[in-house]
Amino acid sequence: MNLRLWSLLLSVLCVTQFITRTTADEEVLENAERVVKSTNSRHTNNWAVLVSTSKFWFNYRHMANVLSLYRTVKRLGIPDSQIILMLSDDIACNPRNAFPGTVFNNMDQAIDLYGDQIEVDYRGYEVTVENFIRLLTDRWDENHPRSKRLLTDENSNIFIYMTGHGGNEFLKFQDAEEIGAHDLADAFAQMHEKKRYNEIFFMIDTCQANSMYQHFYSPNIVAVGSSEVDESSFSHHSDMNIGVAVIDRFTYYTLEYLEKIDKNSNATLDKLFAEYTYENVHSHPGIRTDLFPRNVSNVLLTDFFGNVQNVVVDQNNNDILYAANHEQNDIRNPAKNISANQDEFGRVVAKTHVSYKDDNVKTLVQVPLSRAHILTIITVLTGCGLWLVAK
Ligand SMILES: *[C@@H]1O[C@H](CO)[C@@H](O)[C@H](O)[C@H]1NC(C)=O
Ligand SMILES: *[C@@H]1O[C@H](CO)[C@@H](O)[C@H](O)[C@H]1NC(C)=O
Ligand SMILES: CC(=O)N[C@H]1CO[C@H](CO)[C@@H](O)[C@@H]1O
Repeated sequence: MNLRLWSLLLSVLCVTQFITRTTADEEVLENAERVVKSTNSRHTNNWAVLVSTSKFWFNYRHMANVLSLYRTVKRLGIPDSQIILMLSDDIACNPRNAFPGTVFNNMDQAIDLYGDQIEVDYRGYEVTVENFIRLLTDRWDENHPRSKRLLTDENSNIFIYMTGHGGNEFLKFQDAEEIGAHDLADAFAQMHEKKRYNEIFFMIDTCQANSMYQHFYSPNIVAVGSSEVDESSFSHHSDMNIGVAVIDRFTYYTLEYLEKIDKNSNATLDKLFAEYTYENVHSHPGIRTDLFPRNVSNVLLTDFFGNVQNVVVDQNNNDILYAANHEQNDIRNPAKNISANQDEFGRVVAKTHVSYKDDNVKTLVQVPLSRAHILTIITVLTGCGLWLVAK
C-alpha cells in the first residue's frame, strides 16, 4: 500500500516537472523571439534570383550585369544550389565574341565572368515570362527538376535582380514578350500568401525601372530601380575590343560598393543606396521602403547577399541566453558582438519553431525536451512496475 502511494507520487512529481520545464523553455524562446523581431532579420536561409532578359550581341552588358552579380552573391556565400540564374542569351558563344567562351564586365578584362564555375538554370528560350512567374510562385508539374526550382520558405531572404530592356511598367523578355508591373506585384503577393519568403530585396536595372515596383503591395519588400519613368538607364563604358558596352551604370556602382564588403561585413543597405546618386548613375534611381518594416539603416547587406551558416546550438548557448536576457541592446551600434549574437539567436529560434524537418540541427528546445520525455517515460514505467509489485 505504502509502495503504491510512493509510485503514484513519483509519477505525479515527474509529470509536473516536465510541464514546468516546457513552459520555462517556451518563455525563454518567446523572449528571444521578441528581441530578434525588434532588430535583426529572422531569416535562416538566403536565395538569389538573377535574370537577364534580352537577346542579341549588342545587349552584351545585360549578361555582364547579371553575371557580375552572380559572382558577387557567390563570393559573399550564397551557394549555387540557392541561386537561380536565368540567362536569355549565350554571348560567351556568340560568333561575334572576339574572346570566345568569355564574358567581361570591365575593359581591363580582368575577370572572366563566364569561367568554369557557372551554373545556368534557365537559358535562351527557357527564359520566358511564364517560367519566371512559375519560378517565383513554384507552380510546376511534378517532373520539374528540383535544381530549377526556387525552394524557399517563410524563413528565406531573397535577392531578386532583373536587367534587360524595359519601358513604363514593363520589362521585355527575349524581344518577344513582356512582363508587366502588375504581373510582378501579383506574383509577389502569391509568394507572400504561400509563405515563400521572409524578406525580398528587389533590384532592377532597365529603362524606366522604377515603374516596375510601384504596384507592389505585399509586405517585407524593399525595392530599388535604376531610373524613373521617362528616363533611360545608361551603360557605363564600352570595351573597344569587345566592341560593345560591357556594363550598366547602376549595376556598376552597385558592384563597386559590394566589392568592398565581405561575408562578415556590417555594412547596411542605406550605405549601398547612398551610391545611387545622379552623378554616378546619370539617371534618378528609386528606392521603395514603405512595404519594409525595418529601417534600412539597420539592415545588413549580408542579410541578402550573404548566407546564414549552419548553427551548432550547443556551442552558442551562452551567447543565446545573453541576447535573451539583454533586450535593450543598442541596435544603433550593431557591433559584430551584439548583432552576431542576435543573428545567431534568430536562426536558432526560427529553426526551433519552424524547421523541425532539418534533423541535423539540434535546437534549443529539442534537447531538453527529448531528455524530459525520456525521463518521464522511465519514471512512469518505474511507477507502474512498483505498482504491480505492490499488488
Ligand atoms: C533610421 O535609422 C537612422 C539611423 O539610426 C535614423 O537616423 C533614421 O531617422 C531612421 N529612420 C526612420 C524612418 O526611422
Ligand atoms: C560585447 O558586448 C558586451 C556587452 O554589451 C560589451 O561589454 C563588450 O565590450 C562588447 N565587445 C565588443 C568587442 O564590442
Ligand atoms: C558600427 C560598427 O561596428 N562599424 C564597424 C563596421 O566594420 C568596419 C570595418 O569592418 C569598422 O570600421 C566599423 O567600426
